[in-house]
Amino acid sequence: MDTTRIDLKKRIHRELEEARDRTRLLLEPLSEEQLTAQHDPIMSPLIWDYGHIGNYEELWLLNRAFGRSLADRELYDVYDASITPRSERPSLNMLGREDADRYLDAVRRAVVEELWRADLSGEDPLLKDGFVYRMVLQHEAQHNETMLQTLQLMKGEGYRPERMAPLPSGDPEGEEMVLVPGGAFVMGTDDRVWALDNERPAHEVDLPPFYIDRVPVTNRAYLRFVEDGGYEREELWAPEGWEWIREQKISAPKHWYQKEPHDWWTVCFGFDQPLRPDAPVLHVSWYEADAYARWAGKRLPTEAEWEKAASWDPQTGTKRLFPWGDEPPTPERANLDQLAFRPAEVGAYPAGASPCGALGMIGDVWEWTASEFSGYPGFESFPYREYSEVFFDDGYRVLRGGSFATRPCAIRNTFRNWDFPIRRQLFAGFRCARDA
Ligand code: AVJ
Ligand code: FE
Repeated sequence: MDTTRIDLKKRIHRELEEARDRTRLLLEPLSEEQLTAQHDPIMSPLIWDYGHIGNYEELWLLNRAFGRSLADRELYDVYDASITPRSERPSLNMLGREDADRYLDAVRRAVVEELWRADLSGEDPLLKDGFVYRMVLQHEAQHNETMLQTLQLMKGEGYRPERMAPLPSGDPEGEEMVLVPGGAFVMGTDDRVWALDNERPAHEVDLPPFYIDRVPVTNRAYLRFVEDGGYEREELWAPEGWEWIREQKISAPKHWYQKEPHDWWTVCFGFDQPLRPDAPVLHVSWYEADAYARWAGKRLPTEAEWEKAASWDPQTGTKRLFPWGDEPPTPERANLDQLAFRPAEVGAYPAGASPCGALGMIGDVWEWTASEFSGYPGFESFPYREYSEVFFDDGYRVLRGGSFATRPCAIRNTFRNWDFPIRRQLFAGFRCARDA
């Protein structure tokens, strides 16, 4: 076996162990009750996410890759996301905390055994260059973010993390727009190591010139929209959005409330905090982002515009993996990796600027785009339709860029997330665009 493959296997082993350490760190402070309760009908009980992480690892890194199984059919069904919708998961016969600990450990032992024997240099596209290991790694990271969404919805005494990371302060100057010159760029990727199926294939897209906000829309800016009667003006809203905010009596982002008129507070993982004017707005739906953009005389960027602004270097005619280049994220470049537990103020990461000068495109808050989630021309689902394809052309909107709650291995310029336009549990904000 050639030595680079041994290094790759050691690296994969380290990455898998580190992912598990994080999952357990997040769950550590929680009581039995907090683990098993359903905190919101659109979320699973946290203990389901935990068992599902282990079962997904078994499914892909033992069963599909090597034909091995530890669990029985019944357990596979309990943790199959496509069998039971989130709202019904509390009734499932899930493993309790200690049984789940043991199950995840047993799966991991067998996975590592197989890893040392695996052929990562052959033609099997699942194993080639470690693709399926990175898919499973990103799956655990994605569920970590889902778990944080659940923790943000948890009622009661609030979530006290085991560890927290500090944030740099922002530079609220520079809320103007930056120009992205017209012309063709390469959207998506042909990468088969880290990229997931919906990011492929790479294809050329020609765009007219446009302007995009240098930084995400701040709480200060969004508050002007709220206090200008933005939620009472039908003409600003998409018709279904207007109907929905009337029905649900929505008049501000989720987790916002007023102590006195004009004295706005937010609830952050169960703790009350004054609204931070220079931080990006968080917990808005696509409909709210769309209405704000109309109020501001702008619009949401399309997915292609977002990706071009984040990745395309017109000087060299090349595409960057991250806004700042191809080097991995660091705490100087972006607010990722969960432990800050909140977005930084805008402008806090000058070292993370994209070629056009946009800031904060990776990290802090997911950014809604105008686009519906669909397959790129020539899309082929791999390795399973239920990751992306079953969600195409069904009214989901695309979000880009990841949030403070996203782990670095699960974000890059080409990464695509999606949700319904009414959803507000995501760590999502937005920035606006307009035609040049
Ligand atoms: C890509 C975040 C929309 O959570 O529904 C997790 C990721 N897929 N398990 C989701 C996912 C299977 C997915 N998102
Ligand atoms: Fe999953």
